[in-house]
Amino acid sequence: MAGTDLLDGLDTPSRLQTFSDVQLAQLAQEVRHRIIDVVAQNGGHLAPSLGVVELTLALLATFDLQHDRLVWDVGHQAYAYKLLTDRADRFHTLRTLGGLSGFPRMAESPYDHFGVGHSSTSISAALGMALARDLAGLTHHVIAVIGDGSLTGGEAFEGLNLAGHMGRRLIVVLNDNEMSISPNVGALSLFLSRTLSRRWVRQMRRDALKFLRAIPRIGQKLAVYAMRGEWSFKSFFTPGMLFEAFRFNYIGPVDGHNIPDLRRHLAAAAAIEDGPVLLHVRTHKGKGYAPAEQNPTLYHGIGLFRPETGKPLQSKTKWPSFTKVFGDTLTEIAARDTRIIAITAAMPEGTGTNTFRSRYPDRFVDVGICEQHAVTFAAGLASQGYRPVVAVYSTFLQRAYDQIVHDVCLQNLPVTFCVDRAGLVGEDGATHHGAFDIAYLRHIPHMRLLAPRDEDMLRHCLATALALPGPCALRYPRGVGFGVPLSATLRVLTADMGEILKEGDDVAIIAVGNRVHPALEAAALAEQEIGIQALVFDPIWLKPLPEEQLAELAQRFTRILLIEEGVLAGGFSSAVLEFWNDKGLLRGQRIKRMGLPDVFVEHGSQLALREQVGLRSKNIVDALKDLCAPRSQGT
Ligand SMILES: Cc1ncc(C[n+]2csc(CCOP(=O)(O)OP(=O)(O)O)c2C)c(N)n1
Repeated sequence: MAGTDLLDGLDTPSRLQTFSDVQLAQLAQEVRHRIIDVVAQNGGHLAPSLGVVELTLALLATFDLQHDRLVWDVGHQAYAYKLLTDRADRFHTLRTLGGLSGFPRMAESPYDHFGVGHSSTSISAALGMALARDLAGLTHHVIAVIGDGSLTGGEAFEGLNLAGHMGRRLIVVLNDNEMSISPNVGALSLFLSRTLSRRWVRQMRRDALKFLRAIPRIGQKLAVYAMRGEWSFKSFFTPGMLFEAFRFNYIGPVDGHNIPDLRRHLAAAAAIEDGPVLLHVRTHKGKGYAPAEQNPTLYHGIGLFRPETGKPLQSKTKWPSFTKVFGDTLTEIAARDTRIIAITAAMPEGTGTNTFRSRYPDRFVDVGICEQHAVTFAAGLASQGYRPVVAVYSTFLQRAYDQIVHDVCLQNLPVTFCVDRAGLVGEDGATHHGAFDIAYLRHIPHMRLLAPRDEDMLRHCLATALALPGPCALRYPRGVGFGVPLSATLRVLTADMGEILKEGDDVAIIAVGNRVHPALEAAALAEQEIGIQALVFDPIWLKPLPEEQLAELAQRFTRILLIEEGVLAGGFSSAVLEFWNDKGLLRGQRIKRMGLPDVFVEHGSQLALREQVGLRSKNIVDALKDLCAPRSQGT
């Protein structure tokens, strides 16, 4: 176990500029150990953060980040940065309720210059900062750090394109570890790695560097000039070709774990005054921790584990996750329907489509971190008679809103959207909660929207969606199911019909998706505690609504409780109220709505967050008591 003398003694990040390379190497060890210890206890993005420890130190030793500006792409790799920028004392609170966020956030520290969580934004944001700097007549540096996975996202290319055109001073550091969460995909990824592996290119680079270094006492300017000549020449044979076509100066590839080399090349990049520069850094994901180096996909984002062995701590429940049930069911249905194509945007494991990939590799496509492209690509397939299934997290599907409207729904194409991580996701926090999908999907013509209440219903919802002639989305939450038995056979659900799961006469509870089981639990508790008889209705269909049944409920009950794990503004309960209003069914009933408030919910465990926003069964019991209490005078 390394000591933490240097880390504990670091009063301000700018002190790193005075550190020797040897001190920085020792500090790298200390930082790694602290990251491993804290992530073992709190879970988090381990392998990405371990891979950039030296890069982070070199950046802090080269730049003055009180003035210079740094944008991390995604930000899941910024743990070392957090530790080294005035947050070491709070680092143990990482990802916990009220603690440090797992991602850079402007509100958290003056060193977090831009908030992130979704990929491929860094170049655009940094370019905006560079223009702002120039307009203000300032001279500081602006740096974006982007991974090779995030570089597959279209927005990154939009940023490169404009940066090359504008020609402003900007440093883009490409952190190339050949990995996204899984191995990186696409022609660009092949291009980055294949050209590098050609032995003669490497030999030529070594010779050229040897030659340059042998020139005695040339001044810094001349050295940079000479190196740039070498870089330009080399760039014809290396990935530099690509970036030079975007009118970037290209430097690299550089060993991302060699601090002296990194410092030298960062300083060289900083000295370039005419236009943007791309510094290509090669790193190993999970560097310095054997389990993470051996399995960077597993340790990309990991739950609790034993730091000595890397062994994940088993979760106590034996129930399968919604994700797993989805992956298995899709694979099952695809056996009889060869038109099914599974599509993921760089998340085969996260979406459960890895099961499908093993069984039907020819019908599986990982498009890279490109949600927009995934959706239009699916629309193209659907237009030719295929049944594409886009499996994607709710938060990332936000990216593809126009593609859903314009390419899929407008043409009424049968694309199925399997929207995982709908609702509160927990520790990843505000950038990752699936809060908005009901609101952003329910108003699009032709779109149908299903919300399975548990893992068994998820199976039937998927079978139903795949039997429909047009677009359909199903939303389901992060985490394990409710432990209900899985039916052996799949059924196609009756269109626009929900299910009454419990009868009662005092109050109607209309609960959506993962709030149905807590509603049933609450109804049972309320009956035991105060004798309230609550009916529980699961609409299953959020769009179109089960209108006939909802109309009956509005007529039959004077007390109604609506519950969803999604934003209240424009969500399911809004839809129901609109429907009741338009049909003239609102006649002074007492109606209460439970859902996500109009704020960005922060990070913490799912349980703690549900407690915070009041979506647990005990909150439902309280709401029932409130609804059924005699009205006070004047209300
Ligand atoms: C728009 C969007 N889609 C998906 C993700 C999920 N995600 C987080 S990190 C990551 C891989 C990033 O790869 P890379 O940029 O190479 O960084 P590395 O983890 O390899 O350091 C993905 C797909 C995301 N954050 N944003």
